[in-house]
Amino acid sequence: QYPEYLNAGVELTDRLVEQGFGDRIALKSDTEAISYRDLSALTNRIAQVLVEDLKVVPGERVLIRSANNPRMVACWLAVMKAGAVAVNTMPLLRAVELTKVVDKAEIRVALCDRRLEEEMHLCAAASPFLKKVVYFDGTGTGADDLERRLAGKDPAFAPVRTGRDDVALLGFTSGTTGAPKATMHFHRDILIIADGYAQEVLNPQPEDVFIGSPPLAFTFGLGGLVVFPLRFGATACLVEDARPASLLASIQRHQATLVFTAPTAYRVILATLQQQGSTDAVASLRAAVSAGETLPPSICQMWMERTGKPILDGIGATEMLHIFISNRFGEIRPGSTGRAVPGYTAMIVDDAMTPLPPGSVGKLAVRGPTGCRYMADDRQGTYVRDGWNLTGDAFRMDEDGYFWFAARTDDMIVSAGYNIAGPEVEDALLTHPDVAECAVIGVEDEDRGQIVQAHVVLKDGTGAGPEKVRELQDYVKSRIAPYKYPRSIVFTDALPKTATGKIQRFRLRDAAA
Ligand code: 3SK
Repeated sequence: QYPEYLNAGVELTDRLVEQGFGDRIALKSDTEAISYRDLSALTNRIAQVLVEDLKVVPGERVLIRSANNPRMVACWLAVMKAGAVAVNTMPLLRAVELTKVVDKAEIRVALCDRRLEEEMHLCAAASPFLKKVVYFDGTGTGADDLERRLAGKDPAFAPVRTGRDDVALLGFTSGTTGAPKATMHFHRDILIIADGYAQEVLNPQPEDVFIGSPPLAFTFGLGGLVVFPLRFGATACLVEDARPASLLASIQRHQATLVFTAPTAYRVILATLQQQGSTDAVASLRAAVSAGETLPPSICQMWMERTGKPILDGIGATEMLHIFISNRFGEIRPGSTGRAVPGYTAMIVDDAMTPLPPGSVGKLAVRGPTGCRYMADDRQGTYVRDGWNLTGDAFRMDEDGYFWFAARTDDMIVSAGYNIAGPEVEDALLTHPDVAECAVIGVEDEDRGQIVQAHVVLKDGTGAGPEKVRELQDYVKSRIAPYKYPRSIVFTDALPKTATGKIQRFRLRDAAA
């Protein structure tokens, strides 16, 4: 379906100008609005900075570090136009996490929001790979400034002739051990998620305004907030403060028509609407999309009853790039994640990969036009078996092909849509001088699906109490991305262990259930 040579950066910018969308707004935020014509020129100029000034070559990985804003999107598109591979990272990442990404992808050049300079410097000092960081803040005043470099660049650029199967994006996922895994996605994959899931399920129109909270480093956000609107000549509205109450205000201010966020945020938005005594703030929406964790049936029903708008729960994975099972308009079953997206096949299997009949709980196996390709990682063979992607989720399928989530099959903690690897939190806690041992698990939580719970043995066995809880929480927030901090800390004298001394986290999980 796609030509041999294809550049997703071109398809999401220049192609829209060719198709007559040049004057329409491609990107907007509270402070700016950029037409498709201007976006095409801006991305061409950034691509020249990459190729001419920074000597970026095709296939080279370029880091992008920013909150969700139009500049970040322009950088992402420009990296693809330059034939390079974008590595989008969350602004919340601390230097230690950032350095793991930089080193794994052997990144030499980074484009970074000036406000995130501090951790970037620490990362540059720690990594043998990172050599050049160019900052953007829109003012053009600081050192190594993107704006200043853009000044002399031509709005025209001959994009690098990438193949449809050339890698365009490295999506990072923490993995259950905390050792980051890089998933490779091709130029064609980026278009497939728009022409598949978005076209078939959401049917985007040029009048649509897409908005939401997931960071663009998370492929749920990149697809829903950037790829889908730009593929269809619609508007991508980028908001930096995407806490639920702000998101709600932004929906109204920007008259958004499609919102993407996680169940936790929908719960808070519903409570806020209740307090406001009106649903005016969501009147512009035609639909809501929920992913990142299963949408509880109560929230699904409450959303539809109170707002009168559909909410589509779906499941995706960084490995699969985007959503592969989803509910559809007019066919929503609250509590179910829906049916396989056109182009994908999903089934439930046992440990031997034998398909199980409807009603049985087993491992979710998926295949389709996108799939897992880890970069240099021996976990590839665990994720993909016999051509099927095993996502790490247990589901059951009913007679009508609807999938119903049962549990995670791995140790991943999914909290408010964020994937959190317990061992990474343990590592952070273990560097605290008072912590002798710890074990981190996910426990059920009504608001967030799961929360991170740390079981901690203190070195001298004393000092446990609310102050120590706060101290350890603040400590973790200072070491790794703050959303990973343990919301619950249990002090204990000893952790359950096997005869060989291995911590038995399952026993902590069973006790918490
Ligand atoms: O977590 C999800 O369900 C998801 C959805 C879309 C893209 C990526 C992910 C991880």
